Amino acid sequence: MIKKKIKYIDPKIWQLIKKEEKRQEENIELIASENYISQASMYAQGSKLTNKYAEGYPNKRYYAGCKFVDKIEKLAINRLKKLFGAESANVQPHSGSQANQGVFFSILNAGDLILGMSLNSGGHLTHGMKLNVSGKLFNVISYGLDKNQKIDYEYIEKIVYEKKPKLIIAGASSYSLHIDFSFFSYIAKKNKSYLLVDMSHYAGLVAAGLYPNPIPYADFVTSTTHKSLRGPRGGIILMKSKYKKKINSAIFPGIQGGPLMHIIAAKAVSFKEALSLNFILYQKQVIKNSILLSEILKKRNFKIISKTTKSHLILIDLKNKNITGKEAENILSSVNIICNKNVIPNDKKNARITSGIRLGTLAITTRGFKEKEIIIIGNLIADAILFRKNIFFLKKIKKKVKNLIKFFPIY
Ligand code: DSN
Repeated sequence: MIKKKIKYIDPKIWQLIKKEEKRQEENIELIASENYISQASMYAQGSKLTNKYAEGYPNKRYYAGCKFVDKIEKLAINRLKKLFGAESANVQPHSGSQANQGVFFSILNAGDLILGMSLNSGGHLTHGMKLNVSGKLFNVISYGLDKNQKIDYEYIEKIVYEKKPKLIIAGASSYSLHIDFSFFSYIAKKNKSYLLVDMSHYAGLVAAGLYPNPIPYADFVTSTTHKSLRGPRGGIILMKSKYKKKINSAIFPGIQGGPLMHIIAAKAVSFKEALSLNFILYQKQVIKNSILLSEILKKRNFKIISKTTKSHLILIDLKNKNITGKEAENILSSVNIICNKNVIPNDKKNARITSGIRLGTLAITTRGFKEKEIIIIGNLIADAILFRKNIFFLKKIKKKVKNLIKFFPIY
C-alpha cells in the first residue's frame, strides 16, 4: 500500500495546540478535576479508530467491519468491571453528563422526583440544577451540608421519608470527605428509591482502595474517566446486571448514536493502568499531598471547608482573607498557579465571583510532586494571596514557580 505523507495543513490550530502544551508545562495545575493522561492512552485516543462507526454493542452492531472495535470495547468493559468489582458496565457515555442522563432515562419519567446535593453545597449541575436538563425535566429536592460542614445525613433521612424521591443521587464536585454510601443505600432501600452514586471525582481513589467503594451499595454508579481515573475525557456507567439492558438502550439508541471507539480504546488503556500497583502508589501520594497542602494552608490561617480532606480536593473559604474566589483565582493565575473559584456553603456571592477556591492534587502528583514540593506550593499560594498588592513580590513568586516546575516535565 502506498503511504501518504502527513501534511499539517492547519498551522493556526497547530500553533495554538503548541501554545496550550507550553501553558500546561509552565503552570502548576491545581484544578481538582484535571489530570494528565498517559502517552499510551493519548495515542489510543488520537488513533484511526476515530474513523469507525459502531452503533450498537459488541457482536450486535448496525455496521459491518466491527470485529476489532468489538474486541476493544469488550476489553474496556472487562477491565472496568474488574477495577471496581462491578457486575456490568457501559463504556460508551461520551461524558459524565451523558452517563447520568443514561441512568435518568433508564428509570425515570418526566416529572419524577429526584434528590441530589445542591450545586451550592458542593454537588454537580447534573444532579438537579435548575438550568440543567436534570432540573428542567424532573422535580428536584436538594440536600447540603450540616453545621459541621459534613453532608447533612439527618436531613436526607427526613426528606426522603417525607417525599419518597424515585431517585437519590450521592456524589459531589467539591466535597472533600468520604461519602457514607451505606447510609444512602439504607435510606434508599427503606423508601424504595433507586440509588445513583456519581463517583466522578473519587473514582481513581476508589479503584486504589483509598475511598469507599459505592458498588456494593448503589443500583447505578457513574463516573467520568478523566479526573482521578487519569484516562481520556469521557464517561462510564457501572450497574447491577439486572439493569444492563435498560441502561444500554438508554445510552444507545436513547441519547447517543455511534460510540467514540478511539475514546473507548483510550479508556481501556487507562483502566489497565489503573489496575497496576503504580496507580495505587500514585493515589496514596495524591491523598498525602492533599492532606499536607490543607495543613500548610491551615497553618497560614486559611479556613478549610469541612476542616480537612480525605480525598484529592480541598475547598477553601476566603472570607477571612478579604478576597473573593474570582480575585484569588486571578492572582494565583498571574503567578502560574491555576485553580478555580468555587462557591462555598451558604455563599453570599454568586458562582461568577464566589467566596472560595477549590484546589486538587491529581495533576501535580502525576507530575511527580511530593511532600517537599507541596510545602513550597502551599506557602507560595498563601504568600500570593496575602501579599497580593505587592507586584514585586508576586513577580518573585512567579519566578519560584518557574524554578520548581522545570524539574518536573509533564511528558
Ligand atoms: N467540571 C467538573 C469539576 O470541575 O468538578 C465537574 O464536571
